[in-house]
Amino acid sequence: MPTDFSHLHRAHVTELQARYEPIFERFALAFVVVHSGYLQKKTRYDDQYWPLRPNPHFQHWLPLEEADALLVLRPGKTPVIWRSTLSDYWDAPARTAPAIFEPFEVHSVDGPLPLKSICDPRERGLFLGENDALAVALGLRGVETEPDVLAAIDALRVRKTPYEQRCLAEANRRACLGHVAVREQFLTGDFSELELHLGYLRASGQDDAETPYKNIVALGAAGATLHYVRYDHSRKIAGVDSLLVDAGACVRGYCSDITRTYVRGAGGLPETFRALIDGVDSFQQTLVANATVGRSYEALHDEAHGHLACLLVDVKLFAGTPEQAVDSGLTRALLPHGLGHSLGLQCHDVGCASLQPRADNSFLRNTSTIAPEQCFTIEPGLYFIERLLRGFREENAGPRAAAGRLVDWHLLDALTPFGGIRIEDDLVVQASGSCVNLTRDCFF
Ligand SMILES: [Mn+2]
Repeated sequence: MPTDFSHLHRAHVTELQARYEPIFERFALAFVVVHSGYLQKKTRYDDQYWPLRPNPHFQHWLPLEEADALLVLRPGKTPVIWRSTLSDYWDAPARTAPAIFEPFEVHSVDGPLPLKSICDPRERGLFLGENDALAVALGLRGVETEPDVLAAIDALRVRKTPYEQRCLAEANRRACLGHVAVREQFLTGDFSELELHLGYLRASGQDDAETPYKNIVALGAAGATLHYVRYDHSRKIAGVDSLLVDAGACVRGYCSDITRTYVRGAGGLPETFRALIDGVDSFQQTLVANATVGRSYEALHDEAHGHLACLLVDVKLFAGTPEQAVDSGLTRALLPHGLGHSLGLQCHDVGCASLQPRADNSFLRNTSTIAPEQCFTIEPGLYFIERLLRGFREENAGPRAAAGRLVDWHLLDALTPFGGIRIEDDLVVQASGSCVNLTRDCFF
């Protein structure tokens, strides 16, 4: 598919200018200076730096991965970029396509930036970035000192423009190349977690530091560790085995975030685990279909627990009613994370979690009402985590004990070495209100 980003990018910048105008007016701001990011030391005891993580508020305007550039936004004016082109012989400059600068007035300076000419601190302006020393040098306060301004700027990132939707779709396409390659490796080879991780990077064309988050590549029981990134170098895929892969890709700063779970081998247990994978996959697609404009995302999260409860009854892990599995908290012990989150320049993007979730949904990162141009994930799961199940197994009285007596612990213990299941797709709601599944569109 051709990637005509520059036309879309120009329209995107025009749209952002229009979205910033009411903020300038509401908060009586003359300007905002957005910092591109800076290199941060790994520790104070050596001279190693982390790879640059650009400021997402800067990347919202242009995909420039360069430290210490400044973007000056003013009402009614073309946005201005200040870059220092002073290079040294230690580092190479960022690779950039010239087209990304077209919508801006660019000042390239062969030396340190002339901070005194960039803004006048007697006007009311704010600094949007992490380098506090630079804010002081510019004579500006950080936007964090005015939380209402920051919340208003965060809110501009909820509705994705056609340019952003294009980047998110491309990030899905790239990630799917990796996922398909890892699925093939898992089903046919005898690789370690590290080899699967490297296979994903190779097929999706990324270095480890370029991925939106550290890949989760978990064989067997490790799938129950929700953020497992401690790849085993020696343990190889065994005859009967399971794999959970949660991995994405970045395009112009925009992330994809995709999870798949697979099982290998024949016989009773792998067949039961396969039925669970198929069950989660099936109700995940039902949830995707039910993610409609006007629906509360938290209601969709609650719906996921109802589906999971029915699956537990279907596979005979639970002999009570689905309602009992939900009301006793059993489904929340088996699915202890939120159904998903807003997605964009951050894997857990800003702007959709301004309301607190209910206490029993404490980990839910999206509490918005589904609306056109939002992008979010749908990622139900099922995990065998002993410390969360212990109460159901060991208590003598109360709703957990009552539900625990209806759990087939023999079957649950036998399935525990398979770890867990998560199926995650990225969705974008189009301006028309119809929902597009960016992930399934390019999985093959
Ligand atoms: Mn996710």
